[in-house]
Amino acid sequence: MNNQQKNVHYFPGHMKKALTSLSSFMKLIDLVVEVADARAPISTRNPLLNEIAPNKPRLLFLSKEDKADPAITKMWIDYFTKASLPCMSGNLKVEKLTSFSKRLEPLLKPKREKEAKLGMKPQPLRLVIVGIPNVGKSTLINNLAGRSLAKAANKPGVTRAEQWIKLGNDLLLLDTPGILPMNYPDGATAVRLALLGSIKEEVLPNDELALALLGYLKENYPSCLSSRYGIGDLRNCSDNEVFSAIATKRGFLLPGGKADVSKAALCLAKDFQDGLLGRLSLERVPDAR
Ligand SMILES: Nc1nc2c(ncn2[C@@H]2O[C@H](COP(=O)(O)OP(=O)(O)O)[C@@H](O)[C@H]2O)c(=O)[nH]1
Ligand SMILES: [Mg+2]
Repeated sequence: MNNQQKNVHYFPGHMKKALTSLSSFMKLIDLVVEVADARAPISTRNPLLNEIAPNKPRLLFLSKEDKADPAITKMWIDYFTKASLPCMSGNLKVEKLTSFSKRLEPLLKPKREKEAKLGMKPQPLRLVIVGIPNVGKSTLINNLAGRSLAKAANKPGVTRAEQWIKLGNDLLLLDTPGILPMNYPDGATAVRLALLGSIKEEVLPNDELALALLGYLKENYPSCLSSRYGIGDLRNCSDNEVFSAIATKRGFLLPGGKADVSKAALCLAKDFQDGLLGRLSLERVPDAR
């Protein structure tokens, strides 16, 4: 089955479901916090959100900055900010994200001005967190709330009114994230999503994934395998040489003593997923030209 067939099979039902469930509560929302992975901020977004929440103020949150190339993340933030999409990045695993409410201050201003004009009392800004699977929505909710609650909120079959989490005096956060379906219009995007854990592995053969990753690393991070595998400049090695070197280093040998290159390929993809190859981004800012 090729990717195109997969998409045709995969999308319509999920699209429709996402559209109806998200659209229904958008009227309650003042600002949408869209979460994407800092390592591939285009591939981990879904343009469908523009249809679900047209004209809603938005903040793009790039998660997992601790795993991404810091220089590239900075370029992405500039890129989106220049395109009039407020953007910030964060590492949700370490400590409470104190920069978040500060970043929202300017976004609160239009609401305050409108209320003043109408002679209304200031109301808190109502936020929802949305994004494709595995980008860190639940972790962000728990981080901001300062406690673990997204798990309970995700329980299926429990009907209840939506719960708002008070974040200071100015912000109310919906405790349930909005889940967007993944969007993978092409093979390269599917590879990135699989490497970032949004697409389940069985969708793509592992050796294909490892080869695509290696090709990208050769071009963009040629020395990233030197500390873990002692492989100097990737550009001087064939794919097979790289996998053989990994197999030898890790002791992946076939009966008879030959290097088990398939096992090495699997190991490379896994090491990337576990962040063991360093801080690497999978997507670069498009050329300004
Ligand atoms: N290293 C790192 N891992 C993160 C970060 N945010 C989330 N994660 C991890 O990413 C995985 C998916 O997060 P989760 O919040 O469940 O994603 P959701 O499916 O969008 O709700 C979990 O294993 C989290 O621990 C981050 O900033 N840094
Ligand atoms: Mg979740």
